[in-house]
Amino acid sequence: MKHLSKVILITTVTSLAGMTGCKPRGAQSAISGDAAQKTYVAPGKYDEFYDFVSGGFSGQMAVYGLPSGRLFRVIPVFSVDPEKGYGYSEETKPMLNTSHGFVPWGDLHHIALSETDGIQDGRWVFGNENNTPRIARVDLKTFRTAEIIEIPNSAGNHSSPFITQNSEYVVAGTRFSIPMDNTNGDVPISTYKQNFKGTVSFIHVDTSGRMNIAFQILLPGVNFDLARAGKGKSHGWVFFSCYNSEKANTLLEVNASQKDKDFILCVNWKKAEEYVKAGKAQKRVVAYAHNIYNENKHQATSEIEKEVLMLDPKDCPDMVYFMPCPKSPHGCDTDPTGEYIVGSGKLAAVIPVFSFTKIQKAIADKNFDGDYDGIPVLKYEAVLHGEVQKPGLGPLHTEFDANGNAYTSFFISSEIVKWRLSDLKVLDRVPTYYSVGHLSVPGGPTRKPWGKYVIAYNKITKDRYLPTGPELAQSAQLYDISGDKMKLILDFPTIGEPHYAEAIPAELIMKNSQKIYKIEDNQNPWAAKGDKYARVERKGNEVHVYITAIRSHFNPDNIEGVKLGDVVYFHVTNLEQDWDIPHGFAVKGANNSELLIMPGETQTLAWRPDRVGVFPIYCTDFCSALHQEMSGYIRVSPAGSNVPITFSMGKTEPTGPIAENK
Ligand code: RUQ
Ligand code: CUA
Repeated sequence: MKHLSKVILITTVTSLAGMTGCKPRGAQSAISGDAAQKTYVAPGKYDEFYDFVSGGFSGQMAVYGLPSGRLFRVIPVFSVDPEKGYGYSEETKPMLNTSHGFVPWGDLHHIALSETDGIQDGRWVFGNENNTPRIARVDLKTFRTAEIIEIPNSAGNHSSPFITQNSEYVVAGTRFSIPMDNTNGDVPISTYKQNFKGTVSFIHVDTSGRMNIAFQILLPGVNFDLARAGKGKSHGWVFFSCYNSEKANTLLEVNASQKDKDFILCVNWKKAEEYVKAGKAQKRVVAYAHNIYNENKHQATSEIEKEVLMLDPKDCPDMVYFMPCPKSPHGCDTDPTGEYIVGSGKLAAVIPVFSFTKIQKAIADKNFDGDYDGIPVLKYEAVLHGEVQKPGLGPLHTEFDANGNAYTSFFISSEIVKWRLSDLKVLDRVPTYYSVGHLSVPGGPTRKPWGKYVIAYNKITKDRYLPTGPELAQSAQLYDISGDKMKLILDFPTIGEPHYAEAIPAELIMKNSQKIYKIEDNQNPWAAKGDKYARVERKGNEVHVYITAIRSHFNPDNIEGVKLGDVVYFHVTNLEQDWDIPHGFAVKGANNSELLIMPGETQTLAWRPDRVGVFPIYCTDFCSALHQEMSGYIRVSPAGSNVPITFSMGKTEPTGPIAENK
């Protein structure tokens, strides 16, 4: 029976696909005939890959399945998320603290999955924040943001958080050069050339995932754009593309596009580590937030750190080099062997491919073309493996498969071009709909690409979806790359503006996925780890309500004695120990969001009642047949009233402390 229905289904799908093939030539004709089977994941079946996609100006990260393109989860990272209470609960607010105070929004561009020996290992995923420079680490056991660190001496943290092959470091290059944080920043903007500097930062990641800023490197006032770590033979190096070597501070579209070549910065970070050890780094007084979510306390803390180590290339020979790269390079990608570095000049007519071996030789031979602000510039011809000729218009980013092929996105000519690393021959090209930015191959930036697909993350969708007013759907497109020719097999909408994404085999993550928080491990100081701890306490004008939640009631659910002017803290502990049974919590009129509390977790909502009355509370997540009954009331009396604090559950008359309720 099962088999039969499958056959019928496939037949239907095939004839449908066949019908599309008969349509007149146009956007649709690029879809391959067997697209539907290739992306079809039957109900109840799992996808083969998780795809972690940046949410761009949504500040979040989204998780899709591939090949289906189904959205599983939006992970709140740099923006508040009322759906999950992230940034609204007292426990999560510190995650969004910065040296500028609480920042409720961020702009997340790039994803970096942790690696061991250059292979994705499924422990963490990192994301950058472009506006108020930060890097976040998401724990892939829980799919929750575990840590956020702010980057000082930076503005527009764009070339970030690219990762080294054993997750030793995630990097951060400043997009905007600025007067350094420890200087008097109050200078005329027209003194850009004298007063503005750039930095790149190396953020160390320890074995538990903990980040700390190991060192920064002081650099000329250019704009750093993207980066990739070396791997294999080039392990120990990181390459950062930069534009605006003109050092323009106005009308960059013209003034930063003057020179024929800008640069890729080559950083020997092992050398930099030696200089730090040898005491060559200067301590700079700065202020940046470091926020950590403690999984046992279910609570984040935010600390302001005060110091950073700065290396100046003047004192550190052989640490950094500039490599000329045609016309405002954007992407700067290293191939799986670590031998080739691909620079993508947004305005360039060719794609230059550099050779790590030749870079080493040019350095040894001092084959320089002078210097830029004291940093040696390697001779273009000496480090070049070759140029891909006539690839397309507006190359942006390149990813790789395991067979020596590269895939480059072209924004202006709106296509993906496949070419071969060894002889730089163009092998295939397919249109994207439209204006592709990043693209990604599962495992594409690592030593071990999993291949199978290339996904285009497009900037414009125009006519691809049903219109939704002035703003149309954001979109990704999935191409099958298992054959010689790339084949478009699926469009799927995404949240925010997708920038970069990384996909990883599902089996590397799903086996570690956490199901619950153990109630006995709950160290939240506000936890009520059983009904006997449910209570209400007044401390001055603070009222602390320790509530337990279990299907299908809150304890207590009748609360009195709150007065106008009080701040009420609802500390809600979800006593469930079953997978997928969160409870929600909301109170009428709160200038806040709901709480969504996972099994075994405690979360706190602060509420400042603004009027006298009785206010319902209820569970927001449909948790059982009697979910609608999971509710209660809290009474607010006038400021001077003498209504005593009382609380109860299951009683018609409010009384004192409640006995254990079983
Ligand atoms: S960017 S579209 Cu923000 Cu990574 Cu290249
Ligand atoms: Cu708990 Cu609905």
